[in-house]
Amino acid sequence: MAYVGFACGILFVLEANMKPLLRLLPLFLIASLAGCGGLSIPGVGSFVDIGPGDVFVAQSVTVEGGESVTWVSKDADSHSVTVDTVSGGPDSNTNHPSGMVSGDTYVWKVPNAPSGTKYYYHCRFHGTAGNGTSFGTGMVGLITVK
Ligand SMILES: [Cu+2]
Repeated sequence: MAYVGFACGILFVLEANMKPLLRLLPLFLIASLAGCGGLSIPGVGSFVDIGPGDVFVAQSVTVEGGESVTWVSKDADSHSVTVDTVSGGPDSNTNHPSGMVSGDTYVWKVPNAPSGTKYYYHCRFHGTAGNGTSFGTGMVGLITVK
């Protein structure tokens, strides 16, 4: 008896004779991928796609303080991850001063800030900064501390 499932691009197979620990793995993956937009695995952090197009996917991600967020560019155009107003927020310009292109990644460790702290950010090529409590315009995103 086998159970086959498909969740958010990951194919998994459950068999009755699997070792108990292996049987838990797909359930863990499903739980981790719940929502699919903001993939989050404890100790690994979250991932945000840049593109395709002028968009951050997922636009809003909630992350534990101390974990990391990794932006992965999937678009040929140059993009950036630029915090709007809060100091200590994400800023890809330090690693990619002329912008991130397809295949580039930027990792930002989320500070151990109070729960609910929001880091609004934008792409400096395709968006504008908000006032710190709301989105700017165009290509924008948000990281919230859980
Ligand atoms: Cu952009």
